Amino acid sequence: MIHEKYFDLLHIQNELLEKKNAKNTDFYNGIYDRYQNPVVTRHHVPLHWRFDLNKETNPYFMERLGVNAAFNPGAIYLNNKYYLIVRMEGADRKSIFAIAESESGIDNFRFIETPLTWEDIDEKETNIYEKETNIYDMRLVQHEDGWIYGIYCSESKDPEASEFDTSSAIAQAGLVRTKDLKKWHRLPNVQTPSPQQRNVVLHPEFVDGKYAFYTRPQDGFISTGSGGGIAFALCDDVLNPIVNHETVMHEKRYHTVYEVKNGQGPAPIKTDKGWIHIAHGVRNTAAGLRYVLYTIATSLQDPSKVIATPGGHFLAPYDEERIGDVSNVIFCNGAVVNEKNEVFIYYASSDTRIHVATTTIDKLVDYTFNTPEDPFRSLDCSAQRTDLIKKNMKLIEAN
Ligand code: M1P
Repeated sequence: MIHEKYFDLLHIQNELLEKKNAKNTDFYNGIYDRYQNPVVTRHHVPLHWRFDLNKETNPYFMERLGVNAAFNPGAIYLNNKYYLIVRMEGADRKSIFAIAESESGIDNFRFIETPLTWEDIDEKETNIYEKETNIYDMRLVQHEDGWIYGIYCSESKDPEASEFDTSSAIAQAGLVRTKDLKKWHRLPNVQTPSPQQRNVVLHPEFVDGKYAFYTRPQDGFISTGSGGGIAFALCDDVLNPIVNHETVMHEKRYHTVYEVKNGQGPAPIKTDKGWIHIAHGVRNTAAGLRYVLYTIATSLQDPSKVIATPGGHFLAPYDEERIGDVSNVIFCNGAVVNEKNEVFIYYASSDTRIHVATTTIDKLVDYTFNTPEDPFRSLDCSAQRTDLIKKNMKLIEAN
């Protein structure tokens, strides 16, 4: 028999799932629109994924498998629907992937099917600590070869860590592919020359007849050390994905929003003027790391060649987005374009919940190519702003 509390909670949850979202009119920058409500939170996760509904085995109607957060989704627009592959973090800290679907892309996301699973190819049977422990941050890419690929961070305990070090980890790029978002095929991890990898993304087209990856070489699990920067790498065979050379195409740089590290977000968006990349940049503060989004453009002829670098952040934590499990973080690994050239940027705030920002291809191109570059020095920034003020003053006076 189903516990009666289930029906009370279901009613409350349905109100949340059916709630319409609207643009946040308090916010304006002309570049994109923010929305009043997050699009997915842990409260969107179906009750029967969290509670044992049976009154006999769960008389107090306790949440048996709690969900801590729903964030960092991969995204895809398929058959007129918006799909998010959500990083659903359980109360046990482990992340799993789950699909949420919406007709509008801005509201009414509902989790469908059951959490994703695929063949466990980890052959290290002896020691549980050497096996893949955690999986997160999938980038979904519809490749021109006909498959939809998912690349995610596959994390395991560092086998070299001392007996007393119970937190050092190794991050690698896990790879799966599907045709229908239902049946997933696990491929080998992407092997690169770097000891650690996160934020690995597949380019949607062949480059010189090869698969192309954006990588983020790094020495440590958190710190990129001598690595860092968004790198570009080619690979002959996606079924045996070995990358021999990574060339950094967009470096971390002193006193910028990507001073400590950066990483490719979703797969780049193709436009007439170039590939637009949404990336995250990280700097350190007295309150810890601050993650923001920025954009760059690369050449259509050579996607490893950066051709536009607007200065500063594109999207940063705003109001309550600043607060969460890992505060002051905006992270994006999913964006889609629909047939009207509207762009839906799915971003998570503070490793806790998912929001959307909407814009258009035209606006994204205008922003990326016409935002002044970072002059890198305060006095030059002062001159840059004074130049804008003087031009505007002339216009104001003439009117
Ligand atoms: O906590 C902020 C983010 O930290 C990591 O990102 P990066 O690899 O760039 O440091 C990831 O763990 C990401 O999931 C997380 O949102």
